[in-house]
Amino acid sequence: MALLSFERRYRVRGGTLIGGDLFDFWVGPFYVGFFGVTTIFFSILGTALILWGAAMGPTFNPWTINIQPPPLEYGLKFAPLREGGIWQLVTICAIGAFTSWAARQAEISRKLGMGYHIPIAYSVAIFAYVTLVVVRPILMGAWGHGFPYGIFSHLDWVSNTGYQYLHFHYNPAHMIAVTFFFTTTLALSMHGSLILSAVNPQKGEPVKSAEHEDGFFRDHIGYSIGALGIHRLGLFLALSAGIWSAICIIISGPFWTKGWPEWWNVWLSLPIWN
Ligand code: UQ1
Repeated sequence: MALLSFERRYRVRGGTLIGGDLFDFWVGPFYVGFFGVTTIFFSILGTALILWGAAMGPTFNPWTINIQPPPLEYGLKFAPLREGGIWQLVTICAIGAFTSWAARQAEISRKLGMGYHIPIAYSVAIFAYVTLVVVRPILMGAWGHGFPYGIFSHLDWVSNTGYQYLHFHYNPAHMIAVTFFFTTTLALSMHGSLILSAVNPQKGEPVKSAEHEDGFFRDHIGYSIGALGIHRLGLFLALSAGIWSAICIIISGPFWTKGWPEWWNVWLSLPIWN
């Protein structure tokens, strides 16, 4: 079925979470909805605030524009616009835009009679961002612990935060998160290559199907997780990467202030050595 004729069949009223029929319409290929409007609102306002902040700063070089959070002295108060207040407003706009986008995904899922897997997956990415700029700064008592909005500046923040704990690679949650990120790329590359190999047979051969895909992995490693299973595995791996990233940064500061290499000395104090 052609995409547009399929869409026409499913372009039905209802499924909205808020606003009833008010924004229940499409503009070209795009569903609008209440949350489409709020996404546009927060995105435009947030981008304008970044440009305004950039105009106050020393450069319009896209690599070095830097919107900084307030100095630590402001604690959890609102700061003047030029001293981190813009960062605070941009953060509100970002969270407004991201959560609006998730809610729009949920409304479209409802219209199509689908599960909520997509907004749930996207919410884990939002959760990882919110832990960095809201939850951890609140636990540490100052918005100044959030990361700055800039390409180079946020890289510097990551590097400085890492060195503050001597060696972030010794953070056990960091180890688990990195392992999930790499395993996600392994699973997606295995899946992508398996599907492409099945639909690109040798000249003159018919396109191959699920039996061949299962057959490859059964012959190769004695096990196939299956067509549905690989997608469940992929979702689990990717969400775990985001969740362990959030745990990794939340424990650094609020729950552990020494160098991460030292954390492993817990090994020496196990009662089995007595
Ligand atoms: C797999 O077993 C499978 O089932 C047929 C797929 O579905 C199309 C896959 O994409 C992959 C990658 C596998 C192999 C994965 C494991 C964990 C054995």
